[in-house]
Amino acid sequence: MGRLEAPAAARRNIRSPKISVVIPPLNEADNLPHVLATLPSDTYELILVDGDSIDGTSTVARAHYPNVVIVGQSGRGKGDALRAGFAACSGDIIVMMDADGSTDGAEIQRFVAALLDGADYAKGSRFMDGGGSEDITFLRSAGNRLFCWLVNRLYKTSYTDLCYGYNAFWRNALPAIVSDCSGFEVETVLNVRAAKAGLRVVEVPSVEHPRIHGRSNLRPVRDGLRVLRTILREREHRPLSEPAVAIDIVGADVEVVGADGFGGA
Ligand SMILES: Nc1nc2c(ncn2[C@@H]2O[C@H](COP(=O)(O)OP(=O)(O)OP(=O)(O)O)[C@@H](O)[C@H]2O)c(=O)[nH]1
Ligand SMILES: [Mg+2]
Repeated sequence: MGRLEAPAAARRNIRSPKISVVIPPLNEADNLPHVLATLPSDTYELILVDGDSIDGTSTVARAHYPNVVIVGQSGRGKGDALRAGFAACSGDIIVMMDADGSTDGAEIQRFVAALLDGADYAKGSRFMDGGGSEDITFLRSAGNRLFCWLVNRLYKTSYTDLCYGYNAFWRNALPAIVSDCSGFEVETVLNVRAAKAGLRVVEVPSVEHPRIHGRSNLRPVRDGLRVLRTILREREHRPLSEPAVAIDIVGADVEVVGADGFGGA
């Protein structure tokens, strides 16, 4: 019932989708050469949303990726940056990843494979078989687990990870999930809205590497509270369609949960 009107069949006819990669860097000039070198050679477009960096981030990006499209952001924060980046995409598939070296462009093919296999939204997970994190602290891991549990309870999902910046989706799913938030709660908004809109969400194992240079922009307590408020507030946000959740886990036991409580495809 009520799945987002997603022309999944039409999408499956796309054998070679155009892949847009969106990267939001804030003062990541030292990390970008490494990150950009990991992007697949068949990337259709790279959208970089420079958050008023003062370390030459855009110059470094142009030097290492001459075709890069650099866009600005009107506000502040990662959520604000991603919204601007998504709006600038013209490919069939949008991949979002970080600029600090944590996310490896070589994994993009896993996300694309899941989308070509029928998913609307391929969600990176560090906490399923094949995934991992060399970066997450005890506090952040505990918070992520707690918030993930809460989302699964409230939105009848089976997510194994919540606050992770590596995800991909068909561009025509964007209206259902696009967030209006500004900060690090952005992944929570995307993940919750994907479930509420009845998108077919598939988790994809991903390994998070340590940030290479520089310091994190995330403040665990401040941003944890923002994530919590987001989870609760999203209950009031009206989805584009009724929820009919289908969660598959790639590389693990398949689990499908319908919004009515019955299993189904
Ligand atoms: N454009 C833009 N990018 C941002 C902003 N805030 C964070 N980012 C980027 O968002 C990505 C994730 O931010 P990080 O600071 O690495 O946060 P994190 O991954 O939770 O923290 P670490 O694990 O310590 O790296 C990085 O690419 C940042 O540069 C912002 O305000 N604007
Ligand atoms: Mg990081």
